[in-house]
Amino acid sequence: MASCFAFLYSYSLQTCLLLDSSVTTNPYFLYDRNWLYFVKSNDCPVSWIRNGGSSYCFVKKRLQWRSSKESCISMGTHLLAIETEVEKTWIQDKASGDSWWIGGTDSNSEGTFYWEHSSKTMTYTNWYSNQPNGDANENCVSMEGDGSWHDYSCNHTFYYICEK
Ligand SMILES: [Ca+2]
Ligand SMILES: [Ca+2]
Repeated sequence: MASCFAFLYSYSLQTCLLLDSSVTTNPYFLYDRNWLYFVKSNDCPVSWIRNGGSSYCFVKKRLQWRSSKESCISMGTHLLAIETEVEKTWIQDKASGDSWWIGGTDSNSEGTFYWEHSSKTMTYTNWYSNQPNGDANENCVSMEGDGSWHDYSCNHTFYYICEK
């Protein structure tokens, strides 16, 4: 059983799904006539939204920052890096009032925030007033519903946004 693999083909989507016997994360279930399949998802659970040369996946599942980062990596992507005002404005509009993890952190050097996937120090920022304020207790960056950024404990759980 452990080495069983199968594919499911969807005529309507014209796409293949790899079926995997080891279901560990985010399983969802498909019923196709006589078969119940466990499908291990390694792609955006909703749909990618394209904008300005990037694609974005808004994942409405609350995870800690590190798990969010690893989830994005498992999709071959990275936690969102917001690098321009234009990108911020577009994301803010799509974020619809919720709070989300983005890929900023200062865990390597307290007080110097950088984008995790590229290790580049942030140039554009959109901190809420008095943020960042958490010193060594808050090393991960969230985007609030109004688009502003806060440093938070990385162990807090938020929705998250992947970018590719
Ligand atoms: Ca910090
Ligand atoms: Ca803070």
